[in-house]
Amino acid sequence: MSKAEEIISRFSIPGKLVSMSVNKQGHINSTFISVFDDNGVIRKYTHQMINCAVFPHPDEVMENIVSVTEHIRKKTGKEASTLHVIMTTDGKPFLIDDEGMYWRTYSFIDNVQTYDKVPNEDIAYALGKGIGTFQSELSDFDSSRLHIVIPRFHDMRMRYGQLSEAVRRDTRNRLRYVQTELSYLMDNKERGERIWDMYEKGEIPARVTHNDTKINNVLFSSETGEAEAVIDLDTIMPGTILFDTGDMIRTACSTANEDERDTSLMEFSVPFYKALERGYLETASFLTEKERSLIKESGRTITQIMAVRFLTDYLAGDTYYKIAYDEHNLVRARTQIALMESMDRQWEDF
Ligand code: ADP
Ligand code: GN1
Ligand code: MG
Repeated sequence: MSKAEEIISRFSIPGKLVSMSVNKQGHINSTFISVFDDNGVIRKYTHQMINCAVFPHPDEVMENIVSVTEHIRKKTGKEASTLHVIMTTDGKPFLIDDEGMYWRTYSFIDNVQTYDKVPNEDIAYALGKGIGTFQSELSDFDSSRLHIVIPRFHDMRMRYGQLSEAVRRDTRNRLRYVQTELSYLMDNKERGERIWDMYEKGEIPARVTHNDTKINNVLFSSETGEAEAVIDLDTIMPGTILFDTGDMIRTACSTANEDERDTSLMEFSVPFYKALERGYLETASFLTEKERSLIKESGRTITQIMAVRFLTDYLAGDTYYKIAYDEHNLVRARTQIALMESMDRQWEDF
């Protein structure tokens, strides 16, 4: 029995393991898909080794996920509308292997489509609707019940602090390659801090926030094209919903992948923005006037925080995000900056 098979056998899954494959879409966890045959009934599962460098308290991550998904399931009455945590044979939501790694299992949500980039306005609209629905389903969930699994996750000041530290250390001698990007980000620092500052001062309310609403964390029904489930709930915490509007705008309105090397292909799409916003506002009925007025700015802010984080990781030697080649984080930082510049060029049009 391979190590993965041995781990999977300790979750409460009926039937026989038929096959296993790897999913490489995320930047953080290690994800495997399994197929089980239970007396002729075929079921699929997602198994993940949680990245403990990013999430030092995986037990708290799982507690958050279990309580939020139970809330959504009760409200919608639909099994596939959210992640379903499969317990271990001794009734726990995670397993610790002999090397101290944490593993979890979800039912695989099938007949869905995922995208790294929005293909058309219909999908942008569906994404907006899906995120608005997700937030509405959790609008009566008391966010103070959630563990803060990564403190100050979207605190722009803290992220700039990490960037300055990475610049100071320059451990990989890469500073010389990033002068243009660094000066752009420094010039935009103050504007980028506004939303976090308003949140910290209590000018915008704390709500349950997903914190990672990028397009490939939403599963779309292959039949209807509608958003079926919002997944990757690791970072669910109290925050402002503007972090979530921001990340959906960042990933739904861009014309190129996050790691496109040719930045001239990265533009902000106003038609996608309009479709996304329409879907979102149809379902997110709980917003205050102030929140509504900041939606557009949130897209720029979250794009900026990603640029800062990718550049920081590049300078620090790629210790956080998974990379496929040496300059991967620099390429990602550059696309984010290109997206911000494209937004600014069209700012009056959306
Ligand atoms: P990461 O934190 O590394 O981004 P995710 O939880 O987002 O990990 O999972 C990575 C990818 O695996 C997702 O983008 C999605 O394509 C797929 N995936 C994860 N969980 C499920 C699930 N329950 N059903 C179907 N696909 C899933
Ligand atoms: C990471 O896990 P994944 O790939 O969905 C990251 C997000 C970033 C995103 C950028 C816990 O998301 O914050 O926005 O990469 N997740 C964590 O693509 O840091
Ligand atoms: Mg993900």
